Amino acid sequence: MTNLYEPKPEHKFTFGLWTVGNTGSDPFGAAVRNKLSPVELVHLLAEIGAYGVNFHDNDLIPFDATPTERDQIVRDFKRALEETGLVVPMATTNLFHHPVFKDGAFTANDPRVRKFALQKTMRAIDLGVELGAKIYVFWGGREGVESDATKDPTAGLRRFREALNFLCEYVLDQGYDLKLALEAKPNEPRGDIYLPTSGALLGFIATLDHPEMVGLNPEMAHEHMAGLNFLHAVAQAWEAGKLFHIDLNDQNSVRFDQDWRFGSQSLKQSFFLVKFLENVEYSGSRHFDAHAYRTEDYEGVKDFARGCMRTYLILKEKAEHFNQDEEIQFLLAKINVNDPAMEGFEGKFNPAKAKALKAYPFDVATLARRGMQYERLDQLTVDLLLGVR
Ligand code: GLT
Ligand code: MN
Ligand code: MN
Repeated sequence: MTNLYEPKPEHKFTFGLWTVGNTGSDPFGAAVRNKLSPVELVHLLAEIGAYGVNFHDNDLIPFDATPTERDQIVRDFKRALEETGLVVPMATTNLFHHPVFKDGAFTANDPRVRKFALQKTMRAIDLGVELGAKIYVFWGGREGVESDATKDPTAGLRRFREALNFLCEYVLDQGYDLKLALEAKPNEPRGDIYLPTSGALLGFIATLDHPEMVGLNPEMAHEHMAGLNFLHAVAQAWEAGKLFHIDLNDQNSVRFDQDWRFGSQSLKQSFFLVKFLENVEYSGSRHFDAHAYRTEDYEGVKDFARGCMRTYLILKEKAEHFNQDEEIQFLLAKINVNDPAMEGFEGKFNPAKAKALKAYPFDVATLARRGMQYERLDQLTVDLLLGVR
């Protein structure tokens, strides 16, 4: 491996404790790797060159830990962070694993479950902030239904809104420097999850009391599960000033949530995504929400994590090539050619402009015949990605 693809802190590569700590259990089989402690995982991440580590409350503190146990775990974890220089940019709440959340957390039909979810989240926010988190993720894995006989979908939305409004006020009241990032997923573990795509979440955020505090954490595999174009979701979030965080991984088409190594499957989509993030100078974490194949031991887990970062950096280099490639840039300039006659019609409406545009004699036949050379441009991109350019 050349040095060029060596991860550095400025790349802001982060992993969750649950990602490199994934033991490989799935609905059909038991764990294949022994469980490592949070401290061991921090050292593993430091060894492979990650910048940061993120966690759910219960990745760090077991659900039934006593306050004394909690304090000891936090002390040990802080020491591991100091020893390694790793930071905690993001934290989140586990609102999906415990049986109490079988019908959802903030959207559960039982008000006691909804309030317990709020209590758990406030405590988890305190923990995240104590360890340095500036972004707090909400992935509502259980916020949904198997049957619409069971829940009024507008009640689901109202309850989720009420919870987020409450938590924004909590953050403000505590004086925390923390932003909230919502993560969409269309299904799994629920039959249908509310607000299933990043686009749906963007519409929802506008209805909150503090929309300025709430943005998105789009995940590549989740958008692909819905058969959507992840780059377009990310671009819309970015354009709206809402790309607070990002979950990078990969997926074999519209299957279950595979959470594979970044770039392992959809190289071309991953390339356009990295090119976008680098071109717009996205400055947040590049978080890999993925895990190693079930076939791997911990050496394989390190191969997995190194691979995520290496592929990102290779694609970043390819993006620079794309931006500098004369033939590609020439084609792009030609495609986007402007006609001075159109300039007067650009921008906002005014009655005179509308009148002139209605009367303008377009040469529709010539426009329709124009070849766009997209085949050539795409093949140049493929050549570049395959390393023959
Ligand atoms: C869970 C899920 C992820 C979320 C994590 C944050 S937990 O692993 O599959 O997509 O980002 O809650
Ligand atoms: Mn996922
Ligand atoms: Mn995720």
